[in-house]
Amino acid sequence: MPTIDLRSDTVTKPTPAMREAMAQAEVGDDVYGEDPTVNRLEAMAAALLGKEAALFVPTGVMGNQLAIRLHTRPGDEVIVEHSSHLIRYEGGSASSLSGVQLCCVPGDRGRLSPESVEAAIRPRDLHNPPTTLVCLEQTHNVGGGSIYPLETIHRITEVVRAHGLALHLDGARLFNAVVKTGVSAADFARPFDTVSFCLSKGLGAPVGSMVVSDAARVQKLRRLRKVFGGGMRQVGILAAAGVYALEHHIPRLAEDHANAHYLATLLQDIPGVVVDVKAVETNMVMFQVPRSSQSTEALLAGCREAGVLLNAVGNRAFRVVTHLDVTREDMVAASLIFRRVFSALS
Ligand code: TLP
Repeated sequence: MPTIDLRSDTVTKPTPAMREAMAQAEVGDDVYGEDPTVNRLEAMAAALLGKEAALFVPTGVMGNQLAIRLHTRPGDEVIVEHSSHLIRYEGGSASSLSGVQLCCVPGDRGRLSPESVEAAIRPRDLHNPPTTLVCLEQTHNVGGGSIYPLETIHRITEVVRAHGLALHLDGARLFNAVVKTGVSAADFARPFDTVSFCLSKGLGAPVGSMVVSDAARVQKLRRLRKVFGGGMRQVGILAAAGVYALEHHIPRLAEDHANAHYLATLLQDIPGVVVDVKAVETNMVMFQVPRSSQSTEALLAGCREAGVLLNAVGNRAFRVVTHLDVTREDMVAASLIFRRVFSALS
């Protein structure tokens, strides 16, 4: 029986049609701005998000880190939610690459309130690090794929503007929020100075993220990308996968959301599993097995041996992520394995 891989939506393989588009891609040296497929992808991304320009970067981490470097100087402070990807999963890069300090503010399943952002802004005083940037995450990964409502974003933006700060969105899964809410990517992106989003998650490309902004900032980001070692050459082969993903894979994210919700309802019926079905907004399900006598590692190993891969996000706390390489039938098969492993070991 093939393994059902629910560790992340990063694990997808390019579809045959995407591979064909990659094989046929026209290429050129992108450091000279001469790769027609990259140029097309950047124009598409900018148009979709209603911004002037976009930059193709290898990873979501690089997109975020270029934005942080752009908006800050060493010694500045950046306000982030305390379980954000920037804090938990970027290897401390904001401090090592940009010399900034991160101010971690607790949120509600990853979402900050305007009041908490305002309270975290340092008064201008020679003792204090200058607060210069606020970063939000859409959808929120550790928040379980939770969506920032547009209204909350607007209220945070008012605070940010009143204090003359910059605003960046780690929109790794922005299109999951777009498909779920019906709010356009441009409406979500409008308040932000810079937005990064990933092609390599639910959109199914093997590699790549975009950073979008106004033309002047993208020019600076392009130089910084070279500084960070991200200037790529005949990279149209990869950009073609991104073009294909933007043209064909956005609406189908709704299937991933339906599968995640369905899996959560199946998990809910397993004795010993604690899951909040109402909290499943997009393509992630967070759940716990708190009473198990087995360690987190033993539970993961039990699932792996039975044919399901998933990730832990804490002590006996797990995340499963749906994506274009898993089906509704896989949800049923995974839930049967979860029932066997979690019930047997509890
Ligand atoms: N997230 C990955 C892991 O790094 C945890 C995952 O499996 O979910 N922002 C957010 C919100 C992300 O979830 C990720 C990747 C990134 C940025 C970084 O993207 P990459 O992996 O392309 O650098």
